[in-house]
Amino acid sequence: MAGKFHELDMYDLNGLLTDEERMVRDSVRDFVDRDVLPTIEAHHTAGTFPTEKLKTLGELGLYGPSLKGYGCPGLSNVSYGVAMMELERGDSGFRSAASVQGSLVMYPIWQYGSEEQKNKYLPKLASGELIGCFGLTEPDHGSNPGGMITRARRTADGWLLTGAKMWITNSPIADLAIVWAKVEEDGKDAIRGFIVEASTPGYSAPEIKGKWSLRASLTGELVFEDCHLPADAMLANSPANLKGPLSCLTQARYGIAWGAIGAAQACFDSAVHYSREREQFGKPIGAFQLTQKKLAEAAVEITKAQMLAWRLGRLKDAGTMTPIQVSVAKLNNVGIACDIASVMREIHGAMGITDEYPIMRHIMNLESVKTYEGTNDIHTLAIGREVTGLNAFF
Ligand code: TGC
Ligand code: FAD
Repeated sequence: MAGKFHELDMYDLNGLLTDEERMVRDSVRDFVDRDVLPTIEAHHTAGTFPTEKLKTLGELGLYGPSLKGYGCPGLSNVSYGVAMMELERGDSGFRSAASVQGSLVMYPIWQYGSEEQKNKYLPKLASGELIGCFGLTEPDHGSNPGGMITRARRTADGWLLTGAKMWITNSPIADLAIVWAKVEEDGKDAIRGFIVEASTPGYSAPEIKGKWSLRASLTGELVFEDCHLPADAMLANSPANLKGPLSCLTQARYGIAWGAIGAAQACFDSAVHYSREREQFGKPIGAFQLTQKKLAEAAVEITKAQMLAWRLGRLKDAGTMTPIQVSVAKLNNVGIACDIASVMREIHGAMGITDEYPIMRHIMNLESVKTYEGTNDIHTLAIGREVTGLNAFF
């Protein structure tokens, strides 16, 4: 079994945090140790999410932590980041739940909603009284959401929504969905966001079963069979193109860049403990140079990832962070987390494949984290486009 968590902090990240940020980190760390880790392997095995904890995440201020007003916590973006890092040390499913609610459901309402929409939904989403989901991906349009076919047509008194979304985190339990759909404006297709309540006739959200990744997270479809929406269902001020959903992804990807460090830290910490205790050839395996090389390389990568995330957070707090900077951090930090998880598994030998250690769970989860919110390929191409000025997406 893994021992008590010891954070790797070679470059004194702790010293770069404010008192508020340390307090947030410590409270989420306690929550994870007390309320997540004792039962997460059982949930992962069963393919369930402890939905009773969704309210607790709200009480801890983990939904939209850096949003201000409307019952939102109004913390710094580094507070948001360290909270996601600690949550994902527990499990990517918990971090996903917070990412989706805060960055993909609350943020678009906060950024693009009318005053009525903000007042109606944000306080209840912040507290966890309402749970939301975010529908962008479709069965035939994942990396290329601009090709979406879900459509909202104007009617005499509102909108008629038809189409389907796929791979939607928390859709089976959501009270409402932020749905991105094509609408015709001035004879051309635009993309707009809609708030769709789950009680709308024609709306359904079947669960997707059989995932071998993010098993402790609910994922489903969203199906809209002629859903009649009220005239005020559209996000009042959302841009008319992909910028609307992509700006939400920027918020969530930022949190994932931090979260991945937590998953890497969990695997690293377990391997350090194990390498001290496990003896072969008459000494601890941690005393062999090859084991130390694996641990040293992981320590260097975690340290670099921490500095990248911290700097990104300070840029976000200053209001100057760019989407490309987020792509750099998401690509790097998720990439190193995947590599570290795999090498730390090696250090555990056969024991590493069991549920006595968190490693296989993190390895499996990170496959989704590498895929959602823009695959590694998509972020690589975005960075490539930035540095060359040439588009290699199509
Ligand atoms: P492109 O021409 O690049 O951009 C269209 C407009 O959007 C603006 N923009 C952004 N704005 C904010 N943040 C970003 N990251 C932005 N990227 C682009 C851009 O400036 C432009 O605006 P304007 O006003 O200048 O015209 O669009 P494109 O069609 O070339 O597409 C670019 C591409 C391929 C990078 C984009 O489509 C993409 O990111 N694809 C990946 C799709 C994706 O990430 N889907 C995620 C679905 S949600 C999810 O996975 C949730 S998992 C949650 C969990 O459980 O944690
Ligand atoms: P595809 O786009 O079909 O890509 C397949 C492969 O082709 C990938 O390796 C990709 O990198 C590569 N590829 C694609 N285009 C190019 C190119 N131009 N050049 C080179 N390679 C390319 N979506 C939501 O909207 N909301 C959610 O809440 C949500 N939650 C999710 C939860 C989980 C557990 C998972 C696994 C996914 C979730 N997603 C969600 C969907 C996720 O965002 C998509 O899976 C992701 O964007 C990739 O789309 P795709 O799976 O269709 O892969």
